[in-house]
Amino acid sequence: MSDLIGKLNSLEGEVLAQIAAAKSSDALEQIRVSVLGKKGSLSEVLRGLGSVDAAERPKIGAVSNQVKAKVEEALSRAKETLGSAEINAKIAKEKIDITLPARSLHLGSLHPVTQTVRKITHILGKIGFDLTTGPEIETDFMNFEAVNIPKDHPARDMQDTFFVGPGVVLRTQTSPVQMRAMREQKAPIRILCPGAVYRADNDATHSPMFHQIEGLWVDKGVRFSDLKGTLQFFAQELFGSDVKIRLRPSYFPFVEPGCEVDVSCFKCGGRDEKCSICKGTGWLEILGAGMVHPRLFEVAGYNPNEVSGFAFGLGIERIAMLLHHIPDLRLMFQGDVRFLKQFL
Ligand code: FA5
Repeated sequence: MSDLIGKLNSLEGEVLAQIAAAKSSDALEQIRVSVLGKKGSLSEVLRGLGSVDAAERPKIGAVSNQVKAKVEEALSRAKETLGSAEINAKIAKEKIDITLPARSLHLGSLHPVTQTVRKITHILGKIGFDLTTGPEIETDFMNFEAVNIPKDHPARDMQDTFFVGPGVVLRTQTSPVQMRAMREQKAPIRILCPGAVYRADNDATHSPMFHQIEGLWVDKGVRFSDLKGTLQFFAQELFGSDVKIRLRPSYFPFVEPGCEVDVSCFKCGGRDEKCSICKGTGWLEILGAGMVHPRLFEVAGYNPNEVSGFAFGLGIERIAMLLHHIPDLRLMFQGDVRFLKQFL
């Protein structure tokens, strides 16, 4: 009996000394397992209990419980002390330097195409143009035939088309919205339709997806001079009050007569032969326009003898490129923040 009790007492002394010397929670855990674990030294000592008199066993059991309780208590005290020392050391090591300046947040901004659409619709809104929209997936009929481009008409070659199904195309222009508007409402009509259009084109000034704005004004007695006055107002509001416009005869199947419209170079006024914008010509083409072809009025159910009107269509990226001196249209669709953040 005294042998086992002696062993228990010396185990207690040894373990308490180990606990006092332990330097980390991990070391304490190792001690706990090596003493109190299933195969630990306390169980090892108690294995000798079988050869002890039955009368002696409760006494040894009581001493063993005392040793266990003392070891547990010493472990938990040491754990508390070491644990908080470890936490303090960690906090000191990982201290956050709150005096460091914060990383600046990047504010998003409207895309140059959106900004340009807003600018244009704001300007034309001042003289009564209302916004409207039309589908980007359009019937061949609305995109071409209804606006006077029959099948096999050579004008179809001017716009390389993406066909998405029999008789269905990605619209190549916003002009079908003219027809949709006239079919939906009676004159007077004064609408603007911005939106994406698609053509199989790809180079520095042409993209497979780009944006146009269509304008349409139909009423009794609308004349070519109204078109010219509207475009003059528009160009001066957009590029500056000094700019002039120039109308050159041109062909678009849905207008007659038709024209292309140039603005005088707002950068050099035609005085710089090396001007990066007008290349020394003094003029910049900005849109196509003309008087609505009588055939469109017939298709829409209007009487061409009663109403007249004008329409115009412009490429938004082209206007954005001119306004911001952007050299390559494709930059607008690459999502590069270094480019985009210049348009805050
Ligand atoms: C038309 O699309 C006519 N619907 C415009 C119109 C409307 C004329 C009403 C008369 C009356 P055009 O194919 O020229 O016209 O295109 C108009 C503008 O779109 C061009 O001046 C150009 O700025 C732009 N554009 C054409 N193709 C591309 C392209 N692939 N990428 C970017 N912009 C383009």
